[in-house]
Amino acid sequence: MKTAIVTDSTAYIPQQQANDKGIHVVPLQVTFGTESYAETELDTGEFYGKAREELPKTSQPPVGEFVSLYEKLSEQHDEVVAIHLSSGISGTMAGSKQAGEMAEGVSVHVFDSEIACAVQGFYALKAAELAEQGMDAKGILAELEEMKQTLRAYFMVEDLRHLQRGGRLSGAQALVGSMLQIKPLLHFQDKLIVPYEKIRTRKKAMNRIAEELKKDCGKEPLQATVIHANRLEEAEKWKAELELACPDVEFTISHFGPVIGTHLGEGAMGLGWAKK
Ligand code: MYR
Repeated sequence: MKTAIVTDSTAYIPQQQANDKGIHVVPLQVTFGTESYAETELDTGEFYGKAREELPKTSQPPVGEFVSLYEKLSEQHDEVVAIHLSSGISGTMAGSKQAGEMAEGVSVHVFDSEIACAVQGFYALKAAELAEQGMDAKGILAELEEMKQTLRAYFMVEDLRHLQRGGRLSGAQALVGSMLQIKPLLHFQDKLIVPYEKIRTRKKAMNRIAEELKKDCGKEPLQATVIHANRLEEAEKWKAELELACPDVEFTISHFGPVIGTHLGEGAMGLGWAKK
């Protein structure tokens, strides 16, 4: 039984790493005016520069792209595990599932990460490791569900209007009136983005996230990722502080790429962690 691992571009796994691990990546799209791009074609730094001048839009991959990939994978695999960004914020997973029902000769199992970015990537990388060891889709999905119990992520944005414009902020009535002055801490609940706590400054929000990590670190081996939207220096500084507080955690730095950056805006910052 050979299992292929698929994810979408919002896991932001570097192309070389995806190739090395045998992970197949299906890109979401970003549109500026009438020009559409697979987000994997875009340089993230240039994207943020362009997005200052013109507001982009995003879309899920066409179903046909998943169908073609699944049919190609069926030549050498019996099963596929496809790991996607939260189904509450994108139709990507629904499209992948539909394609899985259409593709012949392979059994496609979709997994709702209920998150996005490098934290979604944790699942894809774990799944690839398990598939490499010969585990079947059922076993991989069970391991991913177990990982989900330990996975947490919080993030903040510079300007809430990006999330509001894209319709990806739920429970925002709690913020009305103070929308522009505060830096609410956000997280996912039931697959949707909701405010976690109202916090006034970026530094306080980062300290609050660090407090949450400290509650978990030391319990079991954890991996964590600092995620930034064109704020590399600040991310590196924060990572160094977090490493001092939680020396046993394996930290990386990752980024909010073009699709997620469209909805969060430049300057967003987050932290996610899960058991290794
Ligand atoms: C689409 O057009 O289908 C893509 C929609 C993507 C919405 C992204 C909303 C922000 C997600 C934040 C993820 C933070 C993870 C730590």
